[in-house]
Amino acid sequence: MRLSSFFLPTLKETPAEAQIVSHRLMLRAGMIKQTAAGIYAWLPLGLRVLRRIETIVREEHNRFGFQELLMPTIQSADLWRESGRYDGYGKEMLRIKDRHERDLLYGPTNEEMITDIFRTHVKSYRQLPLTLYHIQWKFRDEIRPRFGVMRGREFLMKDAYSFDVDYLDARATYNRFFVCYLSTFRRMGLTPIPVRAETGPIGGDLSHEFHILADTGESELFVDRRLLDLDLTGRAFADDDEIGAFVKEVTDIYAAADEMHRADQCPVPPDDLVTRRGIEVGHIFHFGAKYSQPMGARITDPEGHEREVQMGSYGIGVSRLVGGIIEASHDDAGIVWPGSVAPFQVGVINLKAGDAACDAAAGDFYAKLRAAGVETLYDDTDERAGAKFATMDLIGLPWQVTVGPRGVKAGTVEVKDRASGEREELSIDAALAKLTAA
Ligand code: P5A
Repeated sequence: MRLSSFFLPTLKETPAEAQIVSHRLMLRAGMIKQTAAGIYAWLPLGLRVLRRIETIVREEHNRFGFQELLMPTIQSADLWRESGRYDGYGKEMLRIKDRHERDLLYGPTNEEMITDIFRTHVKSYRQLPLTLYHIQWKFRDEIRPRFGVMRGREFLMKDAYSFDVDYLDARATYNRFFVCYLSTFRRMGLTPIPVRAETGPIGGDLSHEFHILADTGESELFVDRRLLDLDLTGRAFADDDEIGAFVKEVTDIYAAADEMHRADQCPVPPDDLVTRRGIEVGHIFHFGAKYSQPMGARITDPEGHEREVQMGSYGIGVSRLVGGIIEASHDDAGIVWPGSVAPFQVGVINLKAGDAACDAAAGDFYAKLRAAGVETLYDDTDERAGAKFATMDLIGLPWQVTVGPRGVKAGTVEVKDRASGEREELSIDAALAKLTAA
């Protein structure tokens, strides 16, 4: 993509309304535009990151055999009356009437709708286990939307729903999500911390939140130091038993979000208890028959008896993650994208656009990266050098390549690693080899 034709409305000033660094950087980098309180348009740069996060989530879910579908954003109130949640959900639910005065709502979550799909089509244990997920916009009329996409009113969520024949199978599924989440967040360059959590309006008796540590996090976490030392990721598991043993090892260590933590009942000696702030990027629930019972989602078990299907649900804040990753990875100059979610891998800066030799060398370098399949943003504008460097640092692409008159004569370019700040003068071929291998 050539920067001269890329829609990248960066801001020079720091927006006054943004209280935390990720929100400031997203606005300054031209990633989002607020259109109403807690509602954002995703501009091309922001959308690229959102899509990359979605792709990682999708790949990790598919790896576990979880199947993607797509449910609508608008739901019928009748389904929520069946589960008994329509009145209880309160003002956070955006309620709508159609032209026939029928009650609709903009979905804040999809337990009811998926239970309805399930009960229509699945009748036997032979069709289980089944886990379905989608990546879809949600609306929650949050009292205090804030921190940009971190607490929006409209936000993108991955929500998965599992169906199992009995409690033991449902626990095995829950555990698979537990490790799926750890590897999903890890691929985004994050270090997730799972903590016991309240189940709130989703319900059930078992729930974990996944947090990334950041001073600006909305939650306070109380964590046994041993959990922070544990290698939570990068393990391979042969089967559900190994997954279960690992999840037990992790969850036996005390870690709780503020609403679950009781100082007087905490089993961890004060010296071993670490208090940190966290951003909740995922939340998993086991709630058994909470929806299948009132909504009549029943299956026949191997003995021929009818029973309510055992369910759980599992959410990831896809749009929140964009802000969360920036909170975890930035410096004074701007965003530092982990390669796996970066909007482009390489930014090529033509230091002297309009100079025939620089145009030819930079244009050729850009064409070769593209041909090798490396997503590249080519700054072919006639801005000052300082402004070009500042923009590249702000938008945080993992690699920057500067093509300038001096280097062109010598047949070299400068390659900068955005994260470490290290620069190297390389021949054009060596630079191409390095970036196409990265
Ligand atoms: C699990 C999936 C649920 O809704 N039902 C389906 C369950 N869980 S949850 O914890 O309420 O939300 C899941 C994740 O969504 C993100 N999230 C938000 N992101 C941005 N703005 C919001 N207002 C918002 N509310 C929730 C969080 O990452 C949460 O973990």
